[in-house]
Amino acid sequence: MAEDTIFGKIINGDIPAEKLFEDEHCICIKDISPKAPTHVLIIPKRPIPKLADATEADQALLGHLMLKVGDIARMLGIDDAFRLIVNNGEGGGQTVFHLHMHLLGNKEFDESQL
Ligand code: DGP
Repeated sequence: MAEDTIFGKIINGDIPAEKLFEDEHCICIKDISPKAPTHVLIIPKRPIPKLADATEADQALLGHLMLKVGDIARMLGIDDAFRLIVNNGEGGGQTVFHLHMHLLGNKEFDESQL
């Protein structure tokens, strides 16, 4: 599943990352530039550039990723208090064009930050 983004290189093992979880379909790594005391990225191995590019063929994969969020949040002890963010496109703040979810925790969240 080679492709050119930094996450593709991490998935392929070409560059290192602090990996917390991996299965057949996804990896979870620590964000290199954390915005909260706990900030990890959940990244599908299939290189979908952004969420809006996902198709029906990705339905099971997207469901898998959402279920992994709960598992990983439990593993990190933040399953009662986390925020999940997907930036989509440059206008949405996306900088790496390989779909990923930001899982943030151990920080105060309120609706004014949305
Ligand atoms: P986004 O703006 O949604 O595309 O988020 C990209 C995130 O990826 C950003 O929070 C920083 C993180 N990131 C970028 N390069 C690397 C890297 O080489 N390693 C790790 N672990 N995270 C990275």
